[in-house]
Formats: sequence, C-alpha cells, structure tokens
Amino acid sequence: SESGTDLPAGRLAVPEAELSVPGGLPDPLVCADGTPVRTPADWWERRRPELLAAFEQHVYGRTPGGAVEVGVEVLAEDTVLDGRATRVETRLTFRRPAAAADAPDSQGTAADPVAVTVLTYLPVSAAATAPAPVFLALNFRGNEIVENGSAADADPVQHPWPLAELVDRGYGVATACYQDLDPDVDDFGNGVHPLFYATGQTRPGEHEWGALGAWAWGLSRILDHLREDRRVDADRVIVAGHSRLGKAAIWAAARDERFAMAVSNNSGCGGVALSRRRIGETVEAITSTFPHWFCPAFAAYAGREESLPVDQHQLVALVAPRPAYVASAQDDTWADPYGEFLGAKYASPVYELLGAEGLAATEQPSVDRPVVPSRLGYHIRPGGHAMTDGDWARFADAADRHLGQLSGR
Ligand code: GTR
Repeated sequence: SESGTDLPAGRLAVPEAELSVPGGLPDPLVCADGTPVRTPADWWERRRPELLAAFEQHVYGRTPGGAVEVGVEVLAEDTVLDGRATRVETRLTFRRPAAAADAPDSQGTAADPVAVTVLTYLPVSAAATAPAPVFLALNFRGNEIVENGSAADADPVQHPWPLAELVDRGYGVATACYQDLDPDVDDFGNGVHPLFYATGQTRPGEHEWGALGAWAWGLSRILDHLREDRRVDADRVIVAGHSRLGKAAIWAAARDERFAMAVSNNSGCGGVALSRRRIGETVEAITSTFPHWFCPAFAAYAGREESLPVDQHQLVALVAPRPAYVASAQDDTWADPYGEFLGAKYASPVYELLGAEGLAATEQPSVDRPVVPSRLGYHIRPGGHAMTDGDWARFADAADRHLGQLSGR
C-alpha cells in the first residue's frame, strides 16, 4: 500500500514498506513553502539552493566561506607502472590568512597550518595527447596503503586500490588520507576547523560543519589543485569514496558543481541510505558513536526521523544532472543496501526534470547486475563492507559511459 492518503504537503508517497516512519518522503520537487518545482529554472534558482541550505542547517552544518592561504610543494615526481604512469606527491598546506592569524586567539592552536599529502597517478599516454579524467577519493589509512596495501589485509580499508587497471583505462587517481584534513575524533582543536574559528571559538556551533563537512571541503581544495595541473582534465574529475568517505564524497559533489561525477560506495546512514528507513545504522546510532561527523543539530532527529526536513535521496538529487553512481554490498546490512538503492531511485525525478535519465531500474537489481546505462547508476554486489577492485571497475564503466569513452586515447 502507498502511504499516500493523508500526507502533509510536500511529501512524496512511497510504498509503506519502504519506510519505518509515517509521512512519506520529503519531495525533492516541492519547495518548502509548498510551491511545485515545474521547470529547470525553478530547480536551479529556488529549490536547489534551498535544499543545500537545509542539508547544511540540519545534517552536515554550514561550511565557512572564508579563504585560507594555500601552499603547494611537490615532494616527489617519478614514473611508475613500467612507464605507464606519472606518480606525483604534493604537500598542500592550509593556513589562516595573515590578517586573521594576527587576531588574538585564546586557543593558541588556531594558526597552526594543516598539511595534506596528495598522491596522484596520471596516465603517461593521456598526458601526451589530452588531459586525463581523474578519480579523486580520500583514503582511510594513508597513501602508502592505497599503493601497497598492508599486512593487516583482513581489514578491507587496508587493500591497495587498482591503480594500474584505472591508469590502463585512461584514468588518473588522486588521493589523500582523510585524517590529514581532520582527524576522526570528537575534538575540534585540530584539523581544518580552527582555521576558520572566530576569536575564542573552540568548536563548531549548532549548525556549523562537522568532520564530514571538513572532509568535503578538503576534497574541493584538492580539486582546486588538480584543476591547475595541465595533465588533469579539469572538467572530468570524479569524486568517489567508501563508507564515511562515501558520505563525504556525495556531500562534496552536492556542494561543488565542478565535480563532474560522484561515486558513493557503501555510504549508508548520512550517505545515500534513507534516514526514514531506520534500518541498520540509525540517526540515533550514528550521532551517538560519531557525533563529530555532523552538525550538532542533527542529533535532535534521533528517533524522530519523520520530522527531518530532508532525506538522503535529496542529497543525490543535488548532484543532478551530473552522473552519480551508488554502490551497495549485499552483506553490508549496517549500511542498509535497500535504503541506498531507494536513495538513488527517489532522486530520479530531479534528473528527469533536468532532461537526464534517472535510475534505469524501478526495482533493486539483483547482485552483479549493475545499472550503468543511466546517468544515475547503481549496483549491489555479493560480499561485505568494502570498496573492491570490482567496484572500481564498475565506477570506471559508468564514467566511460557518461563522461565520454576513453579508449583509443
Ligand atoms: C561505521 C559507521 C558507518 C560507516 C563506517 C565506515 O562504523 O557506523 O557509518 O561510515 O563506519 O566509515 O567504515
């Protein structure tokens, strides 16, 4: 049955079994004041800015707009993969602008620069002919794990990434350890947050950015840097990420339209899974264990998801009409794979309004039947919580398809 009969204005009717709370889903195509979004202009001028502001206000917090001073230092540049790739290590540093750094500061820490080491692999052949599209993804345990893996390979985030395969398909890969931007602890005295504090401030306010916001901000700063590199196709940088970094990736793509495509892998609660399902990780669970990921205000929706002004399908919709690819794993029940599928599915009307194809599947596909042809894509594969070589191959399939074939370059 549809939960359609007594819905408040602005709510989308969905089958009752899809949600654990009453009231349907917030409709991406109805403005907060009840005005329907009928044209692309309505979307761009009214609804998109309003939704972005709502995600800032209630979920991720506002990202400060102020400038920082950015330093760039190339640490190493050499040729790897038997001459097929250029490997570049660059240190980016972020400082408070001089004027702000001079301001009296009760913390004494606020002027400390933040250093992020970016590792980039670029296809040599592409550099010679045309700039390469690049996957940009933060990593969990350090750049050296992305290249070489680790002895602790029972941990799925310690597996190396398929750099050679991606390079051979024409893609560059750029990465940095997320903890360089903001250590993943409930402490706001380190990482990039203090670069923006007002005098005497020690942690973000009720509606200000948490760690996910900081990681997303960092992705945009790395994008600034990549766009300056003539070997990188500035208009084809794909932001990708796994799990908490899949949440950061899709938030980054929602905020920053320079990202050509978004990939959100096993991103679950606070990522692409609908909060109103309350299956697997709930708002209560995530805001108890990881309160620092979101703005403090998000915790108020624990156990009362029906009153959230947004839900996560609207986050996917903020990427439209750019390609977005959502990936689930069958045994990753904590991330609610069906909720991730629905997060993609209910973003479709916005793609369609903007003249792009929404998700080309109304039912969740079976495992290993990726939905790649539509601009909004999805797959679920067997196995658990991880970003595998097979997942990466599907991301590249979707990018080939929607950002232009690369073969023959
Ligand atoms: C879990 C967390 C998830 C997911 C995951 C990860 O502990 O509950 O939301 O982000 O960590 O990032 O691996």
